[in-house]
Amino acid sequence: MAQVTFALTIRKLTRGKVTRKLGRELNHYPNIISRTFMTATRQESEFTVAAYIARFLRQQGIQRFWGITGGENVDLINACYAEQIDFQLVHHENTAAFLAQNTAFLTGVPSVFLTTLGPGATNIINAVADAYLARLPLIVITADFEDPTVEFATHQNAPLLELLRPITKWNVRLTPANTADSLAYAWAVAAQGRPGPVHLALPAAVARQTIAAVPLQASARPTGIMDAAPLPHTAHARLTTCDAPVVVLGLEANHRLSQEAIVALVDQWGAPVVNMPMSKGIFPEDHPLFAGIHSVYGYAIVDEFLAQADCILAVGLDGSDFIHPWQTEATTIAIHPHTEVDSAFGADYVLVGDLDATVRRLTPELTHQGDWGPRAAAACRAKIQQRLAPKDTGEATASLTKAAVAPQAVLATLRDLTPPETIFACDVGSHKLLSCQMWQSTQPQTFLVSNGLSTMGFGVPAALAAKLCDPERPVVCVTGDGGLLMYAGELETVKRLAPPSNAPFVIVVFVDSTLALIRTKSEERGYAGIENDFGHTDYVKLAAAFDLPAIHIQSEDECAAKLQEALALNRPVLVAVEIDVDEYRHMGG
Ligand SMILES: Cc1ncc(C[n+]2csc(CCOP(=O)(O)OP(=O)(O)O)c2C)c(N)n1
Ligand SMILES: [Mg+2]
Repeated sequence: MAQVTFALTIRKLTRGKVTRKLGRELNHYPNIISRTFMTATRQESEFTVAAYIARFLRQQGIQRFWGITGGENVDLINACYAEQIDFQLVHHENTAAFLAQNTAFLTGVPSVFLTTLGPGATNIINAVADAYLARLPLIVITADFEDPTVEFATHQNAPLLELLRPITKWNVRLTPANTADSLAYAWAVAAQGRPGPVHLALPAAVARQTIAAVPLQASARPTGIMDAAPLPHTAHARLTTCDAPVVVLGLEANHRLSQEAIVALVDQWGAPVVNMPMSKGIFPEDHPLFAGIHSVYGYAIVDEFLAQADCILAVGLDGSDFIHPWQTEATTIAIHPHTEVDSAFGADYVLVGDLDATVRRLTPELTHQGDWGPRAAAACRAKIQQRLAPKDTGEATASLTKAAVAPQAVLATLRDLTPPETIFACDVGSHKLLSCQMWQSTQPQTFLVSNGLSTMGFGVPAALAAKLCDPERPVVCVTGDGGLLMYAGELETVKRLAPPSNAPFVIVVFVDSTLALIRTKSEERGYAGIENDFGHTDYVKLAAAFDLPAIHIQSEDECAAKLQEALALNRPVLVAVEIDVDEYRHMGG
């Protein structure tokens, strides 16, 4: 078997916009290109395309992937079994993608999910768009029709490449001839530069054809080999002469910035810190210089706080970190790990380089800015705490019965009862905007949230992904009732796939029988009559249908004991807490 060197050139791969962008990045990262593309070798041999892909996935360290079967993807699933890669069935394709996406978030390397063609593939738009905005490396494998059938087929034929192109970094329909190069390239594109999803469309007929090669030993792990960015002297002057510096951390800091490096910089500079929802925990939220979370409940207070700054150091901040556009008069110096910077986020200086190395290089150059930092951070935290404190007006809203438990009390009790390494996953709604601000995260990658797209249905699979990654970590999921009911069938997935563990796995549903976030917004606009409320559901019976234990909490008095009981089970349990929806009012401003 002849060994042939696998040396792709960028010119060979020039395919439109995404490749142009990648080309720019690769020019910028000559070391990465040589590591990723040049180390691969291949030998001539006969594999089916499906077997080739399975072997390739195995070589990238993939141990499991998720999806829903279809007549057109069973060859690949079977080939993966032969490579000891576990296929895990879910009930909605978005769930498969959320599982993969959160695995990528927790591990920092690409993760895989699979669908059939047609409706299986059109079902995944939400989760793929979410991964795109969360900048997470995801390998999306759909089935498809092959050329030229794709031009004429009508049954279950949807234009998958076109549908997924705007929400993926790159996509391609596989053939025996392009599979080897496409896989290696897809892996690199997903992980390098600004990470994101890539889409491989695998026609069933192609999966069964043969390919004359053995899979490559390419690896696209983010290498972090960029140097520290140089600092223009004008930016240096600003950093050292300002009076009110602030550090803002964004989602790109995940896996690229160590907690130790950013804490050292912040201590040296005396600058207060704002975390974004997806960077929670990178800077510990029990530090005296922690000010608050941007773009969630209490946002007006955090905006006011940022308005006092005269210099902002934005580390790994991304446009999709914000709900509202960035508005600041302060000189903003961004440290960014790649050249793709959104217009949503304007900076006076953008230093492109390795985040950790740049932060470490800057640290000794900064001088301490007196007591501004601890004072300003404490004042901001105090205002947020006051804004979010339970109001307990005792009044029932027009259509809802006065419920017993303030959502803040549930979160505070849960936090008290769980250790710092607990992974917290939330869904989307009022409970998310509160959880992001209230849940104290002190360790990186311990808070799972959909922020860029903010899609419902994210929370439960995120929690399951955390359990699958590390069964012995405590995991807590907080979801709205609207979000839980949207994907209620996934409770069966949780029951079936949750690994045995000696640590808690608690799913808490905030029962308010309404889409609380939209209800509050509708009321604020004077549209109280809009239908946001739905029927009260018996979650204990729902859990029983899936053979899951369940606990019902109706009053604050029983909250601590019952949550403790749920945590002590060390297996998946559904806790339904009757929430006082009125508490969410006035949290925003
Ligand atoms: C898939 C999806 N559909 C619609 C929305 C719009 N939306 C945002 S929050 C929300 C309400 C969520 O209700 P629930 O899950 O009960 O959480 P709560 O706000 O009550 O805490 C809706 C409908 C969305 N973000 N995602
Ligand atoms: Mg609700």
